[in-house]
Amino acid sequence: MTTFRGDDLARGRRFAIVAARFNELVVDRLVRGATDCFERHGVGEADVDLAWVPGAFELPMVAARLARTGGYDAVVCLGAVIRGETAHFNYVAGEAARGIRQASADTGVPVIFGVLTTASLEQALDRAGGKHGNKGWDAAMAALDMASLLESLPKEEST
Ligand code: INI
Repeated sequence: MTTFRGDDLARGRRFAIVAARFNELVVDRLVRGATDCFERHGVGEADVDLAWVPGAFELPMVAARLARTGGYDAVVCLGAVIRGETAHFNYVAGEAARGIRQASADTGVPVIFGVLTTASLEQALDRAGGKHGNKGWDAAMAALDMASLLESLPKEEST
């Protein structure tokens, strides 16, 4: 049996982070978590690019655009969608998730879903360096893992 499993060796890899400014207090902390994770795993500061978009709804478009450049091993999307009094939350969170999955499928580059979807600001802060860890760090770990896993898989047949 051949088992394929990614590791977190990162030297020489390049990553992009796309971060949503909406709920910036939270997202700033997610960005710090992600950049800390890359740095601690040996990714050079110059090998991480960061793009800010207005809100989580805009994450997929910019993530796909960056992925298509071929210059990144993975793209990490970070945002915080916090439930308000209307159904807006569902559309923003749903489209962000769907679009991020699509960006990955369309480009073949791992596009990581690091978007918090919470009922309150408190719940979001708990997951952005608070008592439930930092989902930005976790998203960067997923990026390292997927970059390494994809490198280890058998090559695709060219059509
Ligand atoms: N964007 C977020 O990232 N989080 C939210 O909680 C949010 N809410 O609740 O409205 C939000 N809305 C903005 C949206 O992402 C777009 O930027 C906007 O609709 C323009 O397209």
